Amino acid sequence: MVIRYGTVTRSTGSWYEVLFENGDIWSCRVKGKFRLEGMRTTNPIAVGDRVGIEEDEEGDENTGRITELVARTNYVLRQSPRKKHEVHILAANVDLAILVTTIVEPMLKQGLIDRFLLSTEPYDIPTAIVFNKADLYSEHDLMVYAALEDIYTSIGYTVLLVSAEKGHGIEELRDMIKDKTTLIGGQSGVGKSSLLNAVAPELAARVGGLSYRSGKGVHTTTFAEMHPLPFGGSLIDTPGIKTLGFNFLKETEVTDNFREFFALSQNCRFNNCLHREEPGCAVKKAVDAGEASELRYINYLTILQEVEDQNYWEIHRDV
Ligand SMILES: Nc1nc2c(ncn2[C@@H]2O[C@H](COP(=O)(O)OP(=O)(O)O)[C@@H](O)[C@H]2O)c(=O)[nH]1
Ligand SMILES: [Mg+2]
Ligand SMILES: [Zn+2]
Repeated sequence: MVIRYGTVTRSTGSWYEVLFENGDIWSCRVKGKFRLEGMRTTNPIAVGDRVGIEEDEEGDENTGRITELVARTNYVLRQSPRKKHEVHILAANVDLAILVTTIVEPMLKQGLIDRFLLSTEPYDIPTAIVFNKADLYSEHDLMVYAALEDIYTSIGYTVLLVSAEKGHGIEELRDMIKDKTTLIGGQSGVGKSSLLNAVAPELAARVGGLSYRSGKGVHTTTFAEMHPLPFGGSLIDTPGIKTLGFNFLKETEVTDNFREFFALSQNCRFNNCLHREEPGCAVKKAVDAGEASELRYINYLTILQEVEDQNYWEIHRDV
């Protein structure tokens, strides 16, 4: 019998850390089967999940069993890095997703922004792109930033230019995440930890660049972890992104989740148009006329091809 409900803040494979409203934290195991319709997942329960807990059979203090999963409002999936045909539920019940990136140090990885957006768009999770290290941008870098800002704000995403080093834009960032459950991701080295520390210095010990365990070196995040924010809301810190693959999407899901192309597709001649070389394609026409982003279109075609090349049925079979 479920005795209380809480939120999963951390998981390390077989154990789940569950936070209750009164601040209690329990270590819990999963009892029973939780499945994502038609997919093979590496984890049944994810950070951000609301779960019902039963007491441990042994009656140990602060441990319990997860026996109920409250219906998710949304979730973000990642292709499992180890098991090619499985997906990992990165986080659930997210109000906002933020991609932290930069133009320099490390150099902006072409395609990464659109891949991140493709991972949050299926559930319409509001998503922001935060460009950090503004203090390092040359005049040319600032022009690149302005072009990207234009592309993404024009299709409804929030774009912010900040510097963790100089404290620029930190107030805006704080306002953006206050009282929300925010998933934050990015390549390693973009300054994610520095930004978290600038926004909430109280979190420094937990998510700081310096490991609090060894006192030296970088504390690398290998699992998503939820941290309550001192000013309201919580942050879900996620492992550094190397690449984002989409073995869990069908072609049409790629097509439907490039939002501006989806809007334009109402005017394509064929209703199953994939916007390649089909005659009467409204997306191709808009790109050619400079009314839709060519950069987005190129990234779209690349991802579409990837998805087509992988064996979709490998993971979408009933298991
Ligand atoms: N110049 C500059 N350096 C920054 C800024 N933010 C972070 N860094 C540096 O970038 C490096 C990586 O930062 P870190 O926060 O560990 O990145 P993470 O891997 O994304 O968590 C560190 O050497 C930081 O000092 C910034 O706004 N400006
Ligand atoms: Mg970090
Ligand atoms: Zn089309």
